[in-house]
Amino acid sequence: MSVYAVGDVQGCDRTLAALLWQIDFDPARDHLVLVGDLVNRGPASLAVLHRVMDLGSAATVVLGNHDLYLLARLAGHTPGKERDTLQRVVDAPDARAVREWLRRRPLCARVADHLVVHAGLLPGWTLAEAERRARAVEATLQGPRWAEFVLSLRRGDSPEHQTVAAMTRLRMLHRDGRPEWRFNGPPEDAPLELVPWYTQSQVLQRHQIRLLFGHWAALGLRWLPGAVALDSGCVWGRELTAVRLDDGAVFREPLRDLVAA
Ligand SMILES: [Mn+2]
Repeated sequence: MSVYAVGDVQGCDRTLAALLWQIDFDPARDHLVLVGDLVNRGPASLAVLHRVMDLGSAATVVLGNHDLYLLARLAGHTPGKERDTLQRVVDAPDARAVREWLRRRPLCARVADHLVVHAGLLPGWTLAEAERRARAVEATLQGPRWAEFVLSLRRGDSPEHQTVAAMTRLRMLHRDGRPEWRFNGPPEDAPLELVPWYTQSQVLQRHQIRLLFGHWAALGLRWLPGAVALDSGCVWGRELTAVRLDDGAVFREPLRDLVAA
């Protein structure tokens, strides 16, 4: 049995299929960890969702910002956004089943001595605090007020909104610990007053658990002290990466999907 962690798929189903073939993934034997953002930007979000849903308990998936945006679309949000590749999911005959599956995914999850989260953790959060906050958000997403909550994500400022923002969108912090939401380049290019979240997290500093995260294509595949960054920019024309957690072996699949420029 092997556990593989894979970065942001973003609707690139042909690339995901090729990567799973490359690692000879067997759902009866292996486990797949996906760090979120299964959908959007790439051409085949629905196919990715079906592929991962079919894996059942052989896959652990945490929610990313694009997955939550899809949930908002499925809750009735109709934006005027151009280049939105999610319409086929919204129009799918099984859109309801996809929606019910998606809103039951966790915001963070423990797999094989790792904590999986799409984006990051705020500096003051202990491991227990991060998990307590994630469980509160998950209860809301799985409860009767889920639609109202996902439709309020970009404007709300409750502790639950702050948890979602950090766990699905965080990259950089100001030196006083406030999140910075705009900078998305490589950390080496950041203004001096900004620092990557993973240098400030007490969860990483205490070496309690290793983190797996994605969301940051400009960071790429990187081994960090206490964490592995897995978004290797597949949908941006680069590659999709799997890391075998047992021994750290890396498997790369170049983009095989046709992504609109
Ligand atoms: Mn993301």
